[in-house]
Amino acid sequence: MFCKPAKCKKLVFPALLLLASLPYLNSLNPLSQTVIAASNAPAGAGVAFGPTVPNKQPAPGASPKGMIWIPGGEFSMGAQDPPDMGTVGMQATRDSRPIHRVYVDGFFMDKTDVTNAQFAAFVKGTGYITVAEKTPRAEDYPGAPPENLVAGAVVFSPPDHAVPLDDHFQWWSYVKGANWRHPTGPKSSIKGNENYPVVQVAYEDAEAYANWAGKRLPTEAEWEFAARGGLAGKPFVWGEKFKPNGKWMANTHQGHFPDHDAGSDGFVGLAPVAQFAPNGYGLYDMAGNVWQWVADWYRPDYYTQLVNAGGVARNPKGPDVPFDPSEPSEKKKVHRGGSFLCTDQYCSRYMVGTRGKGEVSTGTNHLGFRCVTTTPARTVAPSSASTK
Ligand SMILES: [Ca+2]
Ligand SMILES: [Cu+2]
Repeated sequence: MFCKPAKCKKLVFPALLLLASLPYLNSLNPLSQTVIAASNAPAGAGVAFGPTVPNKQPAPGASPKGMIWIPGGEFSMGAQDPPDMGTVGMQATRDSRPIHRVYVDGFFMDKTDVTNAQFAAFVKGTGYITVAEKTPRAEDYPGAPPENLVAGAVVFSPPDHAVPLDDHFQWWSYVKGANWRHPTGPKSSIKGNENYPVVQVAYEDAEAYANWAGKRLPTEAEWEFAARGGLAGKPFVWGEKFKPNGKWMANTHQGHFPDHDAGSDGFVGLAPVAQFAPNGYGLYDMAGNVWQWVADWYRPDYYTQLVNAGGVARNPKGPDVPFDPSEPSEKKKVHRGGSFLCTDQYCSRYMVGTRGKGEVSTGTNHLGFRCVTTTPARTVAPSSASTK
């Protein structure tokens, strides 16, 4: 039943087509590793992190509700492999090198991921229908059996036993009827979970929400500047150690992956937003819980391009076109932050400089987003303020 997704997409859409776009897949494809390594020759060549130099200008006005001012400035972007990492997880981060200098202007950022309550307000106000709620059109997927053309989304469906980690179909399934209101399938609900991050959103869904809110999605560079919280070259958004003083700092995966989520950090699966300490800029969950869409197209060699261009990359917005050597026909955007499924047994991309990626129409139940803006909160007009 399972086959290499790149070869069998047409036959088995939508399940495997969508699965083929999951962020974890390509790190396990030996061919893509070779290509990425070749295109990123200086990877791991010991390029050092430089200091973070935040801008000194104050915020242009009051922070919009739920947002916080990120000063911007110059910093070193990317991630090195920690020396003690095994062969599975951190090999996926060649695309996060070379470490390079970047400057970003200041901006306001949502303190938390967009929640179900916030997304519900958007849907209520606009009648918006997400990608996962629409039936895929046959003309977009020639050759797909009609019975596979059903609205749904990709859901983490763990096996009840240990499985080899080279086949992610063992734990991801395309589930009919899964969408943001029913994150793990038709029987699931977000009732009572208003304060959880919204999931099962495609890139265009996140973008539509941002437009409605008068905001936008962050660039990858803005996201990483913000996530580092003023620190420089630390492996985690909170600093040097994964569990400083034995304290859990993010919702990640403990227990044997993928079959047993022990929840030692307090949460089996998804957690409400802001359950762990914020980073140095007051941002919650910039590591773990859910991946976050950012605005940049994905290319594994983008950082190499920036380095080759020379100097400090100013407000980089990603490559002009997406390209993932392992799935050249897929259009992928960058994902950042890692999720409740990240573990050093498999994928330790809760580490701050590391990168994920995903096909733009593919939502999953561990992928959400947050927004940024440069527009301050509206100040109260003098006429209305003068009545009292
Ligand atoms: Ca957890
Ligand atoms: Cu991960």
